Amino acid sequence: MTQFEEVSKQSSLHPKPVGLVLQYGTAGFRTNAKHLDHVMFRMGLLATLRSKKTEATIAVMVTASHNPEEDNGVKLIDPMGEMVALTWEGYATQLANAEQDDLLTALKDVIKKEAINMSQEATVFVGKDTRSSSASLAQAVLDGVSALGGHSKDYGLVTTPQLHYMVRCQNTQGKYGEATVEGYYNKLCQAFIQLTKNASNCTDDQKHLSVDGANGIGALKVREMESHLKKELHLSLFNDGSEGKLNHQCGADFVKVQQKPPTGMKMNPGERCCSFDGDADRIIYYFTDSDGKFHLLDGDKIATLISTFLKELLKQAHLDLKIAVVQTAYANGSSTHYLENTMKVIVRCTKTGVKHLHHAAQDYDIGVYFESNGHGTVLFSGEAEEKIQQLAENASTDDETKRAALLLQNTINIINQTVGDAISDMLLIEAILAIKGMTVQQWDTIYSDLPNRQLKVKVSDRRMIDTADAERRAVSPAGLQEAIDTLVKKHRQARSFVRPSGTEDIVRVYAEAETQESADALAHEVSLTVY
Ligand code: NG1
Ligand code: ZN
Repeated sequence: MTQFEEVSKQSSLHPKPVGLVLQYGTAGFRTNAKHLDHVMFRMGLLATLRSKKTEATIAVMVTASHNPEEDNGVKLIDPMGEMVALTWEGYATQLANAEQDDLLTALKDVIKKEAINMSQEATVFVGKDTRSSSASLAQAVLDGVSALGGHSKDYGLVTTPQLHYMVRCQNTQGKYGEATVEGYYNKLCQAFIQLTKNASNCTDDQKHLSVDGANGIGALKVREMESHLKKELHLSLFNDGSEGKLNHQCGADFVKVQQKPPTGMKMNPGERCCSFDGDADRIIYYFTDSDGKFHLLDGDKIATLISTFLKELLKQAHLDLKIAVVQTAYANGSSTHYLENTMKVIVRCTKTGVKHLHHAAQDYDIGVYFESNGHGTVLFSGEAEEKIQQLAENASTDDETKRAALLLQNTINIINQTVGDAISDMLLIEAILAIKGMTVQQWDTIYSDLPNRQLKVKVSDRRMIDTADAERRAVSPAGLQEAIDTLVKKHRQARSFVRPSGTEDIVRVYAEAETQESADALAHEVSLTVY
């Protein structure tokens, strides 16, 4: 049987519902799990082609991140662990939407356009989250890979960033680390122990953190990792999946959007807490104070903490490296103001979705990127890594410079540079707080967030809205932006924008203003303009 006959035969076991149209969105395909079997099979095919084209290992992750348990999704991971290239997102959409009889034509079209050598070997890594639908959907991906004669490795239950990490390790012949979950824990935890070993300002009390695992994969993985931390960090795990439902009233997205603690978590005043999302690529910190007031430390505050730490180390190491922070339109205005005017770092704003932030961060020696929702990481250029390494290894470096260089080196090792990673970010934040002897309250007071509100609006066709200027302005439908501008003028220190979500069938409205009442009112008023 020829390759294509095999694809045809296998694909009939993963039939596409006639007329169903899906789009490769902000983070891959995402919808109710019952519509995804054919998409998974076809992404197995596409990943195999991508592997042949790049002559490298590619990965496919089955997850719908922060979406409800009933949903699922899939995304492709490129050779260095980054999101798949944009043109291939287009192929993904074409392949997913081809009716059953047109699948081979769509497949051959990609092969032709990309001039793929079909005799080239292909390897695809596959991972999945804890959703009840994930096992059979991951099997559909594996079926797709084997139908095109590709090799696959099934990593089973892993966080999204763990799978990104595996791909990078594999394609750099182990230079980035060992392509196993155990290798991942070893690298990150060793770096954590190295970073904190001389943190004399850190008391035992401060070595404690409460973690909300969103009843998802992150909870499982924190448990697996714990012994590698050698008691240098004590983690109390809540929402570990034993009782609650995935992302339901818990997790990073819930805490960020609702601006309140997750259910199922025991919180004592002043205690440091964090929440992961459903596939553990986002992290949010928070605490309640002695008056019971809730304080949220989101991705913007995390970016500020990390970039301050890095900037101080660069100064101590006398290293002249260009550092920038990349944000999106959702970044709180106070954070942007603080970064630009007090810290005096370069700030860039990109469209929503880590692929955009990641790309922009690559323009600098050190690029710190975070979405406000806690999705982010730090990228170091090859040259920056080399300079740091030379300094750390040079025998004639003075003590203070050497200390800073070693801290920078271990910071590089603790970070998952492929994509935002809740576990890696958590370890880095905990290390920074320990080294600086900083409490979560002190971290919180670096700047005060402008009150803000996010709303979701259900519309008949969200694609009616088109945006420009990193999504800060609506260019269609006509008159929408003018209406928003008029509303914004009625409030002090106000800003608002709308954009269609790339992961849910809704339009998102964001507003910030001088007071919470004002931000709430503005968000509500703007939401009425998009109906
Ligand atoms: P959409 O649904 O396109 O807004 C959401 C998040 C993104 C990103 C993706 C992927 C917000 C406002 N949007 O995208 O930042 O994380 O999900 O998970 O939080
Ligand atoms: Zn996620």
